[in-house]
Amino acid sequence: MKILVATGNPGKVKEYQEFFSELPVEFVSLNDVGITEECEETGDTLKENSLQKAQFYGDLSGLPAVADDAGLFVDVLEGRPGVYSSRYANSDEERMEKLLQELEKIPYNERGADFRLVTTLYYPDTKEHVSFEGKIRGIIAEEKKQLAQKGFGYDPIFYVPEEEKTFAEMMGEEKNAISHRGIAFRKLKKYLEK
Ligand code: ITT
Repeated sequence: MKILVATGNPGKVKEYQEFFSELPVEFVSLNDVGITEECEETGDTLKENSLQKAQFYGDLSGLPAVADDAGLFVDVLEGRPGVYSSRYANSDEERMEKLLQELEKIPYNERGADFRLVTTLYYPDTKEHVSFEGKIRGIIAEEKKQLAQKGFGYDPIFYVPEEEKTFAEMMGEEKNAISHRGIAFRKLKKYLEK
């Protein structure tokens, strides 16, 4: 089976290819199928946005398509930046700085947050779709902590108390074992194995 990874982000395509490498599924990118159109993200939830992307690119290509949407939901900010996590500021660095500033006066025990991810698989022929969610609880660190070159996005400020590390201090497999993405991807893997 061929599945289109409905994202313009080449890193994500590689992530799907690696995570599901034991399955008889070939993951292809928008580039591979010659699609250059961009999809809007207008949903109010991660699930709506992931479905919107999977549906748009699935219908355009005629291939089953998978898309995901992630967000950081900070308790004291009433769930912000949430679905707007990638649009919260212009770069990873600016997004982290902005969040650290918003939480400047907030003590450690009130800095709790959820990292969530929803991945949706959409079949253009039947219009059916399935979604899987992963969630991990953590704390927004007071400053960035990162091992050289590790992590992306909000990783350097997402601290996991049980591990006594930020996401950016973990090895890839260590992060995958507990992360929002790892949890959602394992659910999708179980489904694809059936
Ligand atoms: P698409 O191209 O697929 O639309 P996106 O840029 O909208 O992806 P995501 O929904 O995957 O991004 O993620 C939303 C934001 O959360 C974005 O700023 C990411 O960098 C960040 N993020 C997602 N997963 C993360 C992780 O595991 N660690 C740190 N940051 C993460």
